[in-house]
Amino acid sequence: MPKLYYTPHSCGAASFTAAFTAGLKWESEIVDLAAKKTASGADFYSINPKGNVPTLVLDSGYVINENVASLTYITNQVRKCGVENSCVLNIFSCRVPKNSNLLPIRR
Ligand SMILES: N[C@@H](CCC(=O)N[C@@H](CS)C(=O)NCC(=O)O)C(=O)O
Repeated sequence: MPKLYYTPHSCGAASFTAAFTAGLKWESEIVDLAAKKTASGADFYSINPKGNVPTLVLDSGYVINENVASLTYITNQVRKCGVENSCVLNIFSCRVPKNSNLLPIRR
């Protein structure tokens, strides 16, 4: 199962939110970016030598550590799940509650 390393208050949260919203079954773990430690105490540099989030570790061991790449990967997974007209933006835009302060994306 792919594992996403992220923090709730950084750009890494975008991949977490997209994967969660899309219903993907992934493991995830929060990272302390200052200490470069994962919540379970692992040396984050040993997982991602760049030490940044999002970091997505695939089952193959391949490490994706750029937002655009991880969001693209998520999009491709959603396509495989058969969600109609899927892309990450559509995932968000179609799930925004009617009374939310968030503005849906115009199409
Ligand atoms: N080029 C990367 C940059 C990602 C990035 O800067 N992540 C920040 C959080 S928003 C981070 O992990 N900073 C800690 C660090 O780089 O040491 C991307 O676009 O994904």
